Amino acid sequence: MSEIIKQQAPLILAEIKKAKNILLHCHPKPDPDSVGSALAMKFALEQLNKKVTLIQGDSEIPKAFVFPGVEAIVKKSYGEIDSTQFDLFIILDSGSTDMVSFRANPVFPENMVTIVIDHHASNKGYGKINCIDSNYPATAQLLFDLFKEMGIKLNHDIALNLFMGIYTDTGGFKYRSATADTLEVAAELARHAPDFTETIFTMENSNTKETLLYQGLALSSIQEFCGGRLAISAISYDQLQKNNIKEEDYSGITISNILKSVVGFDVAVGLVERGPLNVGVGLRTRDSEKYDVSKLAVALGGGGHKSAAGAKLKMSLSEALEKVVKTAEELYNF
Ligand SMILES: [Mn+2]
Repeated sequence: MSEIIKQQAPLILAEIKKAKNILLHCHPKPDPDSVGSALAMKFALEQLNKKVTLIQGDSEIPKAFVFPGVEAIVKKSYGEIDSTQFDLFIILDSGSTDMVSFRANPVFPENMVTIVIDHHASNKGYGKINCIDSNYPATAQLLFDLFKEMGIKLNHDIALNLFMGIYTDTGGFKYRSATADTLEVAAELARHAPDFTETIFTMENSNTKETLLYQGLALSSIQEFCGGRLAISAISYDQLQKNNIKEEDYSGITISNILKSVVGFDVAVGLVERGPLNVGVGLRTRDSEKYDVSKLAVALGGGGHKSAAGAKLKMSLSEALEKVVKTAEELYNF
């Protein structure tokens, strides 16, 4: 049990007990740690007889996330609700206020207490109460410990939501962040939710034909630079349109992650021209000590982690490709 949680749990519980109307949200482009943590928290608060509203935030929840309670998520962003109606906002898995909403700088009314619960190392703590511990591989695993401290009883729906958050944020228990503790927590959750494999199956096998087409097009466009150590795939807006590939077909696919699997592709870059002068850049590396891709991302105006980062470039696809190659060459001395 983390010291931070031991300290913060009583303070968090006190605020929850005081609150009459509690708000929860999912972060933009939500992943299962965001959605699963928010749903688990909603069930936990309802166990304490609290009135809770969970909004989807800026993005729609992917259809493949068939988690318990997902149908009750309100399809509104933070800017579309009257935040003055809520006296407590529990903000989960969101490293900065950008993750509350990208659309406008979110304003928190004075009567609304904010509690930030997160595992991102970059989180500076922008809530009244901050429960941030980057030793946890997932917000969902942090919540498992927090719920224990708060006396919340695990049930099937809480357990399955927490399980999906932990499973995904650890890459299916494959990332270095996964530990023996993670597996123990997962085992206890799985005992409450023995149907976890069905939810994983649906999440990982809900592709459209266009999803595969996108991967095919992207993977057949690979170009190598810097003696083969820098690999870049690029897909144009024109190709997306001609093949009827929509954002929801490719939003869950990270091409740079697939490129990274090739021995020798030390720095892997996926470029997608989402629209005119709007190029998404995905960055991955096999060796984050030698090639910290967060530095490349920052140089391109984005951000992220050492081994996984990204940026957005407001230029044409060919200009973006040139810029990435030039910036990487300067940065890494290939
Ligand atoms: Mn997370």
